[in-house]
Amino acid sequence: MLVLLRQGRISKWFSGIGQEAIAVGATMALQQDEWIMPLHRNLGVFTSRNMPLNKLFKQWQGSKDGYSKGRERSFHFGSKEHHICGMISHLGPQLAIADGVALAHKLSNEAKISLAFTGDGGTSEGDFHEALNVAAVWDLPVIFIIENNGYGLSTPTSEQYRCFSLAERAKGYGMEGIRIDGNNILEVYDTIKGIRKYCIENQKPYLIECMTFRMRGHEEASGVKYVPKHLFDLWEKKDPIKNYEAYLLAENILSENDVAALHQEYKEYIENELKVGFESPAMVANTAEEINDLFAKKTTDNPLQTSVETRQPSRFKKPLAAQTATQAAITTEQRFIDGIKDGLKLSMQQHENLILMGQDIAEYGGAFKITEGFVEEFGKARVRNTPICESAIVGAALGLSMQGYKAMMEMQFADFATVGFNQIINNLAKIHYRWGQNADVVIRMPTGGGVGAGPFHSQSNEAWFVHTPGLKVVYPSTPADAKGLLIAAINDPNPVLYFEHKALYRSVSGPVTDGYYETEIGKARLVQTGNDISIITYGAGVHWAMDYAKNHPHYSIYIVDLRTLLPLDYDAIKAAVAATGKVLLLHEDSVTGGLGGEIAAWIAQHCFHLLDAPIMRCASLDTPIPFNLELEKNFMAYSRLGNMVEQLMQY
Ligand SMILES: Cc1ncc(C[n+]2csc(CCOP(=O)(O)OP(=O)(O)O)c2C)c(N)n1
Repeated sequence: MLVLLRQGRISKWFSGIGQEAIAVGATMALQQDEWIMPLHRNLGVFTSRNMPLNKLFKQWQGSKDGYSKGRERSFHFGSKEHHICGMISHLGPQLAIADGVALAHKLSNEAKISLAFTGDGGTSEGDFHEALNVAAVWDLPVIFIIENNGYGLSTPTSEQYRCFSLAERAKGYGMEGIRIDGNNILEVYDTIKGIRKYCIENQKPYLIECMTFRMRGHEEASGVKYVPKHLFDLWEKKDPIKNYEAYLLAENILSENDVAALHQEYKEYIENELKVGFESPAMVANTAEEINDLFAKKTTDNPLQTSVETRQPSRFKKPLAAQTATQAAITTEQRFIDGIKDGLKLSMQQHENLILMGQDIAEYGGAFKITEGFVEEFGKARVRNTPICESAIVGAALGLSMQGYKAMMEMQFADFATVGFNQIINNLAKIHYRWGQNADVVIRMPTGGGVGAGPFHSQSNEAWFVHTPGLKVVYPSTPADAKGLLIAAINDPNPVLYFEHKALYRSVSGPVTDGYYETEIGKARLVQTGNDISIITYGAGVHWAMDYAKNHPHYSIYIVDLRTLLPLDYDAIKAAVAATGKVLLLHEDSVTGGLGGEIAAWIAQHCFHLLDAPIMRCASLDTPIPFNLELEKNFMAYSRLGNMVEQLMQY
């Protein structure tokens, strides 16, 4: 690897030289189908799972026939076949994914564990705390391994933490912990094998701190000037490979000749694999393929997912279309909140592998009472109260999906997505594109203002997510769509953010079709036709536009409810422009960087010939959303709606 790096034949590599015993020992102690969440120094995980070296070399060159079609660098890739979960650069988020996998094992009564790695530096991240806390509170069979190699890049452990040993932290989480010699492969292997058994039998997590040393720079270019030389001398004597070789010789398990033969055998093997590894054709970018691989297809070929679904009793396997046909005729008047509740409940009945997670969602029924009564019907295993650990719960949702489960997480308020942001943006959104693992996760986002709840319980943050390829974003405005879009989101094998406006929960009612049906993701709804101007909007904006139109019958207003914000329904947008030639984009989100700007740009580029007036935006002020009701009213887009319509009418 060092030679290849110097030749510029691999772009980046983080050496595990000196630490090999940990990755290899840990992998050997597990069963082949137990998920491992490795990090950047864990080449030994990949080789111990017998991944073909030539394909690994292709991966490191960014070749199309590597493990990520050239989309990922160094060790940031996974393989479903090998039960290896590809890391993201951010280190800590891997830990909570292991929680989710362990939860899946627990729910399925499988005698299996998951295992996640972290460095000593990574233990300072909030994700470390959240993952360990959730694993402890939920009694999950998961092993957390710290490779304590003395440094996080150039930062020594004395500047990283104050406790004597990181293993001591286990006590604070209410789990067992142990510190071992990470340079002795037999100690690593035996310890982990024993702990694996403990985790399965006792259904508990375990923290293992492996003491080791990084014999090279963080990566080659950064050097090792900051490391005192005597440490290299000391740890050179503890080299795990040399010492194991010496041990095998001393025990007469291998002879000098055997060692020489093994070296030769591996040298030839590596060189042959290298040759194949360099035979990849030059990369030719194919835009269609790039876009196509962003999302998993609905009829997923994920064998794990299929195997879990086949466990469902036949009463849950009733085909969707048949249900819709037989029940389409019956409609009931429901509030917005009832539509959500109904959609969720029917989805729980439809998918036995759907797990709900969120703060206070069990007996208490959730902050807005959407899951009231769910524990009684579906049990606490599937309706799970969570600690206040948003990041870990999003990560756990991903882990569940790796084992073929579906997960719905309720953010108590959309505002709190900020503390789960990294997992959503970097893990959920990118994982399918990066290495083909889908994230079958829905995050419900109670959003919006108008209720005097101040800057941290009222934000409109949908634009943050609309900007992230790999996510789908839906935002219903009617009870019927609230139900149908939630069902569709849960059926979709990809990550969907489901925005539900709190002010609509109990203020909006409408007819809702009984039974199980989907509202198609990506399709806007024509609310009403009109000839004077077109308002393109979503969420609460739909009701503002409808109210305005009702109160101003002398204006003929065409209204479109986008319903899905990512992907946008451009046909519906174009039809709205064509209908009147005058477009007002209306949303509760602040104006700068809001969705209106994106749609305006698209219209300008694609529908210029249809326009009779400048595209107008009516949105909220570019300030945080204030608490005082008068201030909030002034902040909100609707306070300027009349004015904007008048201006547009005058063109
Ligand atoms: C959230 C985040 N912050 C900073 C970095 C940059 N970074 C990459 S590896 C690293 C050091 C990690 O140290 P440690 O966890 O001890 O693992 P080691 O590299 O020693 O194996 C840093 C700071 C990062 N990748 N992610």
